[in-house]
Amino acid sequence: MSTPVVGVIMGSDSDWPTLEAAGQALDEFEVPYEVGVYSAHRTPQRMLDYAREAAGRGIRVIIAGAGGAAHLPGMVASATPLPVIGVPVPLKHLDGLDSLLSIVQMPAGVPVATVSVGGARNAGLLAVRMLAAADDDLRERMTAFQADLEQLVLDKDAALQQ
Ligand code: RP5
Repeated sequence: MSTPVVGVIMGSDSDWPTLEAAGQALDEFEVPYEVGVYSAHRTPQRMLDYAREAAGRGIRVIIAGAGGAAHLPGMVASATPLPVIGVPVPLKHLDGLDSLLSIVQMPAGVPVATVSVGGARNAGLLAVRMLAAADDDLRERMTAFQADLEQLVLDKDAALQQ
């Protein structure tokens, strides 16, 4: 197994059905990642320890998903120099708007790259792009992925014309 370079963390194991799509995107690009539950409210010290130690262990990007009063991405960003991508997890009430607003409106100086509500796949793809900025091979594969995406749309359009 290669050393993980992306951390996919979440506030509860109940977030995993949403966060799983980030892992799938990373799998498609063969980017090694680790997964863990770190609650900002239930395990604050464990969360801070993770954030402070991640860079030293070789993690390069953190994807953090949480729902409701979703403080995990912002608190992790406050304790690591690594880029943090926040995934608002939709819960039963409020359709994830509470999660989105809890993550997106960070104070100046502590950025979190927030994706759409439930947008874990894009979080995974954004992590790949961040890593690809300093990795020619990964950048080539991202370019090929984008070409495939374009071809998919062209094929669908062609099918409509028949
Ligand atoms: C948040 O509370 C978690 O990120 C999760 O989205 C939500 C509910 O957690 P559980 O009660 O399902 O453990 O901190």
